[in-house]
Amino acid sequence: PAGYTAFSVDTIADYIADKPELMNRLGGDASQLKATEVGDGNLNLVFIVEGPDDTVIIKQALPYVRLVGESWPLPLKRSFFEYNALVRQAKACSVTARVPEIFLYDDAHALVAMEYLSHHIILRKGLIAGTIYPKIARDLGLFMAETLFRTSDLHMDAGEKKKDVALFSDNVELCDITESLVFTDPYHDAELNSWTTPQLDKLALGLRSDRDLKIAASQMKQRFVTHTEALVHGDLHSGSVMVNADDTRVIDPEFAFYGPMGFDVGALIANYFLSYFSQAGHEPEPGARNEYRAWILETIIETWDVFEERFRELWVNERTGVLYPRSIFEDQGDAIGAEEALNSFLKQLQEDTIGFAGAKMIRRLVGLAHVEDMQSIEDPDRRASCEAKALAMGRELLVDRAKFTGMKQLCELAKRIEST
Ligand code: SR1
Ligand code: MG
Repeated sequence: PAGYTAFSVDTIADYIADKPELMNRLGGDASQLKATEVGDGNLNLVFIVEGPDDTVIIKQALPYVRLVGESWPLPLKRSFFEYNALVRQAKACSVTARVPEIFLYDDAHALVAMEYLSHHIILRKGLIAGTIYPKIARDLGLFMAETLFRTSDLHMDAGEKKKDVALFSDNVELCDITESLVFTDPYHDAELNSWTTPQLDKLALGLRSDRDLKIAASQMKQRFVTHTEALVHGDLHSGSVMVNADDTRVIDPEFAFYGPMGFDVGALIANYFLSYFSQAGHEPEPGARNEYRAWILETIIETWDVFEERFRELWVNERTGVLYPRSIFEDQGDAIGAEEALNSFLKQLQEDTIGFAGAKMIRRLVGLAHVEDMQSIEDPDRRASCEAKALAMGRELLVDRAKFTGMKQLCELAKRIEST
């Protein structure tokens, strides 16, 4: 595209040298900047640029899907959506799990310059290593409740919300990726599908003749496409979270759009369950990671509990939007039906969360993009056994999403499947 160049470790320093807002931070001059490219995601370039005084991250969109190559073009405007989502998330949730500080957005070069989180690692890598993060459930439960509630019609001004829905509705190609890779491809003979061992053939091919599963996946796709509830991150897996023992940051919201709240909560929970079922592939002897398994399940339960508690508080204290107006639920100081309405809202949100979690698990096992939690298990038999259990869990979540009473019941199911 005109005006755009994809930078390399050799050219990024000259670009930065022209940007006072970055040079003032980094110190020195272009010759003193050291760049490395560390992007290991599916789509973009990520540079760490180190100067004499400080270090920054430059994330640049490529005009194609990095994972696949130039044969799959992808618009640069995803960088615009990422930047705008980061701004809104920073405003909606500034206290606990925050987004990184943004220093610069360059539309022409489709890049965002942001804070280098030198003391953090990607949550997925921490989960593979078996590291416990004591604050993560609270931080992410609050992050999701605040960002989702405060960008919804429960809170926002109706006009602002509609304008923002229109703005993000142009993130068509990234939504299309999700619509295809999450809700469609695993359930038919799609060219991009793959799984890593023939031991999974029967199960993976079986999805294509599973009537109830196809219907459930299509119903969740319908909710994804048609429910403009809140500004969702859109790709909130454990690779989109950076952590250490004290701090949690959410990164990479390039898939952001106005969609169903449960999509974010479900994505996170799906990735915890994928981690849970992958643990058998990472433990030196059977049972060595039992305590860690238990921590993952506790984390899932606590995440939902914190999310729900904060959502309930926001419902009471910040319900200023067009939905569930106080004018009809409060009569001369008496609340009539407000709590029942909230309970029913949360019940639907929980059902969505569980359904989306199921779909997100399945797509990471038999679709295009897999997860390192499973991929890094070297022994194919062990990997196949972990993946088969995760696949069984994903199916039950998707098909039976309305039957679960809560996260505890999900965790009981995970334990049952793990012990088979
Ligand atoms: C072609 S992109 C594949 C996946 O990578 C991203 O992280 C999203 O999850 C997307 O579905
Ligand atoms: Mg990403």
